[in-house]
Amino acid sequence: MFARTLISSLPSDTDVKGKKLCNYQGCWYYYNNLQAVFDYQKHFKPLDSDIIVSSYPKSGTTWLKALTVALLHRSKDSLQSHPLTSDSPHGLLSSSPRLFSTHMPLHTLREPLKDSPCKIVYVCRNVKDVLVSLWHFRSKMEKQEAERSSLESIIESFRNGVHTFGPLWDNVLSYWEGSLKDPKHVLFMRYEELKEEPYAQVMRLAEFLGCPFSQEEIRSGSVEKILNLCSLSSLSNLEINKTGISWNNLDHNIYFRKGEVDDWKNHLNTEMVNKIDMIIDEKFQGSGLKNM
Ligand code: PAP
Repeated sequence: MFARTLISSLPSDTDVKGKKLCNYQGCWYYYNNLQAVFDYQKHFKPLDSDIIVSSYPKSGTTWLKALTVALLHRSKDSLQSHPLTSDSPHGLLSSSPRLFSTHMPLHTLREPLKDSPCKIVYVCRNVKDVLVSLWHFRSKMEKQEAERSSLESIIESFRNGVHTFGPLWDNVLSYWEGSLKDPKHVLFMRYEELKEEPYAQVMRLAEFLGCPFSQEEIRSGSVEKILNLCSLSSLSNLEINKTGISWNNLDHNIYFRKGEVDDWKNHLNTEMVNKIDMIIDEKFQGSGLKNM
């Protein structure tokens, strides 16, 4: 009841399809997500060992979840018994240590975590690649061809900031600034850096999570094994990801497409690029974040 009263008092708007979004603590949510945010803020009791993986959608969530699971379960050497073979990375979210995942911005996530030493890892990706990835994802979800008009709508929602878990720039900047202020508890990763130097980035992630690789593990190729297991081709070829269906009725394989840097160059025209870049320049200016 309290939640319903609160929701009705919040600023609201609609997405391109006319679905209602509400703004809570500066971020836009669909009704069911908002309910979950309230529940989280009211009831979540963190454990010191909790790990929270966070992202704006289509920024590398699946990859980061898989890498985190693989790092935490790296003693399970045999692929037959590895947790990644039994569920999509999205389903593997609570064991010991507890692993959670979210798209909400840091200030909203942080409320129940006061003084908790739990670790938050955020992955960020080039905005234009995020928008193109989202376009393909939505089209697949709606079982439609990826049409130009829907790409244009996605770009428009990005520009006006009214989209689920947006504005995108606020989402990214909340974690970027949080990682600068509190690097022990907030790690800011970039999809492009994971692609360019996966070995170094996975070492960095392991270090941050408090499970660095031993010399023996390094010598025996443990880092490479994790990278191979979590590569797009390996994950997307696992039976569970080829044929599985998630709790929200999505085919697991919808989360795997090309996984390339700068794929936007194949889809966006100059006018689209200029429109997006204008907002990026304005919103990220002075933040220290480059190549957004
Ligand atoms: P989500 O936020 O809905 O979970 P998310 O995993 O962040 O989605 O994004 C999906 C993107 O990550 C896809 O990018 P693309 O559309 O540009 O291809 C997907 O291909 C890519 N992706 C998924 N798994 C991996 C992986 N193991 N390595 C690299 N990229 C991956």
